[in-house]
Amino acid sequence: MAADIVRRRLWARGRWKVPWTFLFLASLLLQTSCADQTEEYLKREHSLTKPYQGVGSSSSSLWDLTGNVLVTPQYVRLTPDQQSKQGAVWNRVPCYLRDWELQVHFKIHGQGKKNLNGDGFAIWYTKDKMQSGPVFGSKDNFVGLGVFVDTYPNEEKQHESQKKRYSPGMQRVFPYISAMVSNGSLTYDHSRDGRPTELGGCTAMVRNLDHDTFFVIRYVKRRLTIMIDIDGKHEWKDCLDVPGVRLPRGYYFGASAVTGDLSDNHDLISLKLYQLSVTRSPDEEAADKEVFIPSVDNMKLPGVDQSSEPMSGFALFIIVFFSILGLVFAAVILLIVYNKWQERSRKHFY
Ligand SMILES: *[C@@H]1O[C@H](CO)[C@@H](O)[C@H](O)[C@H]1NC(C)=O
Ligand SMILES: [Ca+2]
Repeated sequence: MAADIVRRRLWARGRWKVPWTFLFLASLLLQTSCADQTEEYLKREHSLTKPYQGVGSSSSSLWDLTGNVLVTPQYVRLTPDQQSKQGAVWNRVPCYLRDWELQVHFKIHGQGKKNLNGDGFAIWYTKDKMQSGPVFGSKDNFVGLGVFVDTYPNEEKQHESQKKRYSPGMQRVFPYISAMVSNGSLTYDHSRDGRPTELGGCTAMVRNLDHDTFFVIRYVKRRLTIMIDIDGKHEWKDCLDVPGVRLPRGYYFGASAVTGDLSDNHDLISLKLYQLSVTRSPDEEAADKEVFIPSVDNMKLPGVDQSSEPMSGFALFIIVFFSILGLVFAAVILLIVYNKWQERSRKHFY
């Protein structure tokens, strides 16, 4: 049992191989004497794991349910593969950890063929909970963090129907995972799949797979990282990495999903929250003041200001080329004028 936990934690940490392997070896020495050490990092009060005993039904449950959620011994189904369903689970206990990692084990599957399925699900760390709405089944203008696994490309479909084309590099391939941080002032634009407000994201082909699929949200020293493990290789791949993300403590973890005309089964197998022990230098400690409003330092939202895109190499070349041409032209004119003037003054002289 303990060995199993250790193994899971090891691959869970796969990406930080160098430091973590060291720590792991060191902790292994300690663990021979007290085998359950790693356990303490898993925060049971913020985790949702099999067999989901009493979830939603008992008053002692740590998780509340809304909408069409179905709890079975194997999974928590946020929505079934049927039209116009929505469901959510919310942790009853606010989370006061500073540094954490949430591992999400999920499964999205349904009858719909490629791009005839929807809409996806969201993982939340927000001030409010249990409020249904239009953002993957949860309320808009939320306060906190939302991570979206969007399985239907609304914007692309709209472009297609209007026979418009994307400029190269603008197209996102779906399913797409993205993150958004809001202080309540931002609206999630469903018709654009949240493009105007996303902090970043990645493509993740997660539907109808036989193997297990995971992603992990890490929040350490204000750095928000998302990694995915969806190829069945037990390897984390980078998805998103944003520094300077300020999230208050005491918010709630939750998950929600929605189906519309198109549908999917959105299943959660587990949510595992780990407390991360991170040392801070006195400087870092001083800089890391408690915050009360979510924000992102130097946030430039990709969809909001597209006029100030960096200049392309060709545009720069044209500008430089014509500037030089202009200078040469001006020099030639000056030379001609100067010659004429000299000629004339010579004539005067004689
Ligand atoms: C909330 O966010 C918006 C946009 O990001 C910003 O303009 C506004 O100043 C923020 N409000 C507070 C109270 O921080
Ligand atoms: Ca969408």
